[in-house]
Amino acid sequence: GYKMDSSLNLLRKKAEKDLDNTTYKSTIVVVEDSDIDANIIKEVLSPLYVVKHFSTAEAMLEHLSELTVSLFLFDYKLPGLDGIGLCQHIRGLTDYEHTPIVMLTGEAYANFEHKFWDAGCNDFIAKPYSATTLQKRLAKELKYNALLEKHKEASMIDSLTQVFNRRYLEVVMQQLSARHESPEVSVLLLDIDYFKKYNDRYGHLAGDAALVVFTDAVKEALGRKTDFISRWGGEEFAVVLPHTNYDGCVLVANRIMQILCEERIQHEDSPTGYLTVSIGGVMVNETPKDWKTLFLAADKNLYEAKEQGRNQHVL
Ligand code: GH3
Ligand code: MG
Ligand code: MG
Ligand code: MG
Ligand code: MG
Repeated sequence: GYKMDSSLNLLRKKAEKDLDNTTYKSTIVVVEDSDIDANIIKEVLSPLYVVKHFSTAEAMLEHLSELTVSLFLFDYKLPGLDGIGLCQHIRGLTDYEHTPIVMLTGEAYANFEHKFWDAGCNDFIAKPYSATTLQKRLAKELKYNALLEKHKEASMIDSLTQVFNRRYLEVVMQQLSARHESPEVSVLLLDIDYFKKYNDRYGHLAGDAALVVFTDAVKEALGRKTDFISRWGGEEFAVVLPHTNYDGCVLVANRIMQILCEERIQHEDSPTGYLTVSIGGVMVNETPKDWKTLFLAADKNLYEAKEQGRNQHVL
């Protein structure tokens, strides 16, 4: 019979994640050398956020790898590296490119403020400030950043199957061909067999659900962290296997067909009675500069697999 387990599972996981987000408290990392000022900040922010306080930039940087930071709040005058230097340093770290940084200072000269902005901070608060303004400014930064993160994720993910979309695939392929760090790479193009007939018989919604079950099966077949699947378009998917030689490529293609076969997704208008896939693949010793040639070659093999009767791979 028809299996809905994995698509339901997927929806449940997503719901759990959404629930997590509502109860999740953001972490504010404060670097402030004055204990009096630090205590005021803690009093104002602790009811709303998890506050981690450090007295020097150096102490904070030493612990940065252990922290999950939602926002940085830096005093300007600090012993050692000052707030501006710290801000510049954080902006240079890829993990914190977009993390909001708010600067605090008691020395806001009109012709000096530009240095704070130029260092890459998101906002700037001069002392003395009110508790409300501190809370609201941070809340605003956190809100915009959460929105940015959400859109960033949405721009990479296919909304139906929750696998990477083609835009993301293009970014990764460009990186792979620019870095030359992957000595071997395999790509597979997957095209579901007789999928138009599937829609015609079972309806478009069932077709959508089948695509979710299908992508879950493919994900199960991928063994390595660096392997990934993306939606190429419609009922076609691209699988990229970095650091994978020909034998590995054959292994994964077989496993995809095997797991899909075990799913037993009923398709009465297919010769086998079940949903099957055709796969065209190529392996190269180095990702070419023009990575699209890889997919052209894979597409040729896919065409062969279809011509030879479907439900098979040509690699
Ligand atoms: P072949 O074995 O030659 O690949 O036959 P096919 O019917 O799978 O290929 P064809 O390219 O003729 O049709 C692809 C079908 O996939 C047509 C389209 O309606 C369906 N499809 C593409 N994207 C989606 C989707 O997001 N949801 C659903 N339900 N169907 C989709
Ligand atoms: Mg200070
Ligand atoms: Mg197709
Ligand atoms: Mg087709
Ligand atoms: Mg097809």
